[in-house]
Amino acid sequence: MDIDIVSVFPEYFDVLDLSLLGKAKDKGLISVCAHNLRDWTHDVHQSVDDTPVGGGAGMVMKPAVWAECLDELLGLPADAPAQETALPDRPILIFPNPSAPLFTQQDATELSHAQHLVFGCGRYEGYDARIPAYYRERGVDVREYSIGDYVLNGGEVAVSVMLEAITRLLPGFMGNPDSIIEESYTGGNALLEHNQYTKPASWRGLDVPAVLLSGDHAKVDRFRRDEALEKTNRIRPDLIAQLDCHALSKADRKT
Ligand code: 6GU
Repeated sequence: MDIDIVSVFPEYFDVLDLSLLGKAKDKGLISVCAHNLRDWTHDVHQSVDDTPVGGGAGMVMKPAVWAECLDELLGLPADAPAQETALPDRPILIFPNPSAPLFTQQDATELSHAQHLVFGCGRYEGYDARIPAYYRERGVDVREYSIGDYVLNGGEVAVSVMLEAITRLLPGFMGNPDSIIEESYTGGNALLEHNQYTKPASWRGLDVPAVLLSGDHAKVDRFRRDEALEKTNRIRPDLIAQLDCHALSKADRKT
């Protein structure tokens, strides 16, 4: 998977080399390149933003600079006509945006199958809405995502979050792929995960639930499923409401 990231703070992504993502780079699973948007400016001040049309506080990122950069990274000719351009590797263009739909595990799974991802990090009050519109009109798969209901100063942290969620799903990335199947938000199950315990069975007066020591796998499975259901119902009732009608068995419904 080839990953391009555009930002006015590309150094922010130097830390990717330190994390598990660095391992994926070393294994040749991904190739990441962080670019400085200012490299595509032509003025001495290397300005990337301007005041909002219609008034208001803050600055908005200008479309022309972004387009020069994105045309190059996407392999799109400058001023391409508004029709689908046959792009060789079907890149997906992703803009973090606090006013967009939430990024979910399902999005991470879908994006983990892409060959080429291009992330555009906005700063200031955001970016000109014609940037995503322009590339959509030319057949690019453009996505805008928020990572949660809170405000960050820019898209860099959000892109780091999305990248970690996506790249850990790449085949060969995780040491033990089973741990991906069991975790929360996966497999159309979308329940929070049951609690985990390790040895010792008794620690500072707190005991591991006895059923986990019973060796009865059916009972253990039932206990964990009930715990996941109870926990989800208490902490994230919205996830229970979203489950499809086949997700809950008769035994589940008793819980
Ligand atoms: Cl994607 N960007 C910014 N700036 N703030 C956010 C966000 C994204 N998601 C949640 N808050």
